[in-house]
Amino acid sequence: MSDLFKPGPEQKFTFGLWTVGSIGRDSFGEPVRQTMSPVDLVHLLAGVGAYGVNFHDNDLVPIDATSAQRDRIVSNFKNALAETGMVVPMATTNLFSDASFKDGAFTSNDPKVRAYALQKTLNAIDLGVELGAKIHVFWGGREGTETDAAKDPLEAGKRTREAMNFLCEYVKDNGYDLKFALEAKPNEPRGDIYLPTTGAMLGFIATLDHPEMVGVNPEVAHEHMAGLNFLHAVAQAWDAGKLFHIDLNDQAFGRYDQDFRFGAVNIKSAFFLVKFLEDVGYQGSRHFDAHAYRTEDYEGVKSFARGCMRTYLILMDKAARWNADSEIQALLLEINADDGSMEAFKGSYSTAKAAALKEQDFDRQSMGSKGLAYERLDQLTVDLLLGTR
Ligand code: GCO
Ligand code: MN
Ligand code: MN
Repeated sequence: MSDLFKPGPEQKFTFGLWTVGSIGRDSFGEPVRQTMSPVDLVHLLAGVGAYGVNFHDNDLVPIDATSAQRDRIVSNFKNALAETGMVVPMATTNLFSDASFKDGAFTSNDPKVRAYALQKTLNAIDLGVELGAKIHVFWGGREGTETDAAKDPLEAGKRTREAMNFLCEYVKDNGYDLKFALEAKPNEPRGDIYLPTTGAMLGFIATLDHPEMVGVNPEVAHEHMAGLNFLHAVAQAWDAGKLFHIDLNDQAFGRYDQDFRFGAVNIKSAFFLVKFLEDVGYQGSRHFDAHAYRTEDYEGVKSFARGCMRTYLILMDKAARWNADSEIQALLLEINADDGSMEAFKGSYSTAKAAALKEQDFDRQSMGSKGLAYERLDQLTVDLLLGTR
């Protein structure tokens, strides 16, 4: 593989322990790969050139570990990080695997489950912070319903808000340098999950006591499952100053949560996403929340991880070419041409401006009949992506 597409620390490419560590169990089949220890996974990731590793509390420390076991595991993990130079930018809490969370964690109807979920998150926050994490992700996999007879959606929203407010105060109380990133998903494993899209999360964040501490962690696959345009969700989050983290992977529309290698399905949407992140100067982790096909052994897992980063880097190069392409740029100038004749109507409102606008004649015929050349522009993009340009 050519050096041009060699990952470096500046891209902040990260993977979850649960991603390269996936043993390929699914609802229909048993594991196809041996479990690898967190320490070995750190070495695997360092070997393929990743920058960092993220984890759920129980990816690292089993849920029933004693505190002595916890301390030993954490110390071994720290040694592996030190040996490899890998960092932990993000941590998260597993609030979905244990049977106690079968009806949700923060939204469970059982106050004991809600309290346990809070306790588990406090410990996961401590663990993440101890290992250097600056972001804590919340993915409410079980926060939903199969039947709306079971849970009141207003109550569920209030419970989630109360939990997030409590956790923000905990972070402040402890003086942690930590922000939260909320990750939406429309369904799976629940029939329906609350706050199903990034847009819904953004609306919810504005209702919190400390909205400045909370942003989003949009995931390609999750917006695609909802049939939405991922780039548009990311752009809205960026515009709101809320793009704290991102989960990169791929997914065919209308399918189950596939979590495929980045760029494995929708090259064109992946391209516009990479171009956006690079154009705006996104500085957060580029986290791959995906896993290797179930057909793979650990060599295949390495190919998967290298492939995620390589595709990102290739698309970065394509984005730079797109921005430097004189024909594409000339078309863009044409598309966005402005003869200055509408200057008087731009900007903020005034009574005089509104009155003048009402008097203005518009040539609807010429506006409506002008061809926009988007076909040519799109084909130039396709040519560039396919390497014929
Ligand atoms: C999924 C989710 C998770 C979360 C992870 C971190 O669909 O399984 O994307 O992988 O990202 O739990 O919070
Ligand atoms: Mn996912
Ligand atoms: Mn995710």
